[in-house]
Amino acid sequence: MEYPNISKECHSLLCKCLTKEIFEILKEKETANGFTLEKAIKSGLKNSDSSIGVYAGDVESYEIFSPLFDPIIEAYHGFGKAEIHESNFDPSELIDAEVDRDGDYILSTRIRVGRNLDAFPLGTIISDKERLEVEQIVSRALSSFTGELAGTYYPLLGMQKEIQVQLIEDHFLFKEGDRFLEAAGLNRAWPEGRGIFHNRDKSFLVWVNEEDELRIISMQKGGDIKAVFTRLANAIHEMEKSMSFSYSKHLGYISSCPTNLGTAMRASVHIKLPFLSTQMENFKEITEKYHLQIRGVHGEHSQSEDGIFDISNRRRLGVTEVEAVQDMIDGVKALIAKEQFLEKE
Ligand code: ADP
Ligand code: CIR
Repeated sequence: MEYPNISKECHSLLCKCLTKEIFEILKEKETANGFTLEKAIKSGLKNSDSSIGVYAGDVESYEIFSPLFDPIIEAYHGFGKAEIHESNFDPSELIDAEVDRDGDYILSTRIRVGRNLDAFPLGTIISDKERLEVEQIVSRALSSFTGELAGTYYPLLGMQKEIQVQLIEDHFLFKEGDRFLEAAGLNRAWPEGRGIFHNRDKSFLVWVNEEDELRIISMQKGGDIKAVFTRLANAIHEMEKSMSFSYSKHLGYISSCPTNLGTAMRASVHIKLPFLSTQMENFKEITEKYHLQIRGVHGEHSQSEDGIFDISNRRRLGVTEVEAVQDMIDGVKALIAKEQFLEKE
């Protein structure tokens, strides 16, 4: 592979960080699973509007290709090479989690983590056979869950199209045909091995073999952030009894996209901010200050509708799970205060 032609129009972290020197150092390297630089950068080169542009193939990718991954990780998470990632899932440590007591602004709350099984490479290079093994391990483990977490696994293969479309529309299921994932090899053999588990209330869900092998999700209507976090902590604890997740002391939970390393946690609310949404400069000043990300109402790469936004923590590595959620709580409180101020004006 030759050094790619990087246009000035490309603003991804890949385009910023892949210098000719780094390219030359890494171009012949390969992990034991056969992951290469070419595979790592394919999505970002194909999609020049990427914000990040790279994916990993296994835990070893983050070591072997560290001259490229480290500056990207530092730029996204503000997390340096020598730092250690720590975990804290204790819901009692959340401060002031009731941000919308009267239920005027928050429509729903969702917290998810990404996980990958340590016995397999990541989805970018997993074989078709291994992907099915992952599906079997996860669906079997979940089938023994009881109480609030008890539910059913629904494979995507054979799912009625109307049911699939409705689950996506209702924010429960991943979309199909994402071009960033496609170029990274994450959609190979779709829809085989993909599926969704959920309990009766659809408050505990697990996505299987999408961007990560598992996305573990807790969600419900309204703004009870502590309840959502507590359910997620319990569910992960149960899952860890029958499977082992890929984890590194430095990088925390290993994910295919470097933005998800560490806690791999995205804690979000769907929040109605009709006044603030007409003042994007003020809006963004607050989201920057509290390390928040703004997404549209149908998730990443979607648009907001009716003044409703998906607001979540941006930092996932070098912060604990409690701190990641606290970023969201503090920021959402500030957003609501500003919205109320604008209402009065
Ligand atoms: P991920 O959260 O896994 O990174 P997306 O941004 O694509 O991926 O979101 C996945 C789905 O979750 C989308 O349908 C999105 O609208 C939905 N979602 C995210 N946050 C919330 C929330 N607070 N309430 C309801 N649905 C949500
Ligand atoms: C991009 O670079 O824009 C896509 N590969 C998505 C990056 C962000 N992914 C994420 O937050 N999981």
